[in-house]
Amino acid sequence: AMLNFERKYRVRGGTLIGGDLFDFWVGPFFVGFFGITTIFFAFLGTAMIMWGAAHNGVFNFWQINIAPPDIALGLAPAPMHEGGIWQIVTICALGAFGSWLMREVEICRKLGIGFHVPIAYGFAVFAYFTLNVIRPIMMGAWGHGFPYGIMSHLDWVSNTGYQYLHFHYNPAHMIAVSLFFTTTLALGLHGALILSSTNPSDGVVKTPEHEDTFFRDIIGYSVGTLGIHRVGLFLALAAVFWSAVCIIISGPFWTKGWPEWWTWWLNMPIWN
Ligand code: UQ2
Repeated sequence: AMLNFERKYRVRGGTLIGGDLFDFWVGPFFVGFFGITTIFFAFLGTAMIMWGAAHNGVFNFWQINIAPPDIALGLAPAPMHEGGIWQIVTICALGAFGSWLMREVEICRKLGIGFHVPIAYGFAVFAYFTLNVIRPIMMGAWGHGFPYGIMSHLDWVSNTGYQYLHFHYNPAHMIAVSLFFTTTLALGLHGALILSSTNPSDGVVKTPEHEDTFFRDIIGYSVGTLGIHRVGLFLALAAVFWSAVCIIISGPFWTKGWPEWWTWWLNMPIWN
């Protein structure tokens, strides 16, 4: 099934690397040089995880755990079954994420649209990079990265939180959580408003004027049909950005419990 305009846009060009060599589609999917490298890194990384799981004798999907090297090994390359697989999987992950990002850029160039999608995706990649590359390097050991496993990465998050006594006292964590909740509020408002006007009970589709009028009636302000998407994108990207901030300051810049950080407030001279 090809949309009418696709015949016009599915033409060569816009690639950043490889020229015309990989400039083709497989079914609905654009391939490109970065499509090939995405598949290469994703396949190799997944195979390494399966090899590591088999070596550990774990064949239950939920219990797979590919752990980073011991903290004592610092930033050195680790023996294969003592964190080496984790290091290779991390390289594969970054190779796959980076390739996927560049494939998005090539598709944007072909379509002549803005780069909003790859930039937004870049924030997610940046968050992963912060957790498993920047922070471990700043703390001097790959052992500070999170393990690859369904349950084990959740345990890591829990343990890392308790290491700082009560992570909800981390001010950047507070901002990030608030932004995540506000993102769901904005998307909830938006989705509800769109459905209410495009699928109303009387079956007669309403105009954007009705959408503006609803919010002007109820809160005296409408951010607009383009505006709500700008607000939503900003909130989502800010949530991811402050998540990266909240973990990068935990360890490299603050090693005590987060509740203690608030002594700056209790120690303010105005209380005397
Ligand atoms: C709006 C509008 C939309 C919307 C929504 C609003 C017609 C279809 C949801 C209302 C949103 C506002 C007032 C901003 C909310 C901000 C935060 C931080 C939650 O006005 O224009 O277009 O979908």
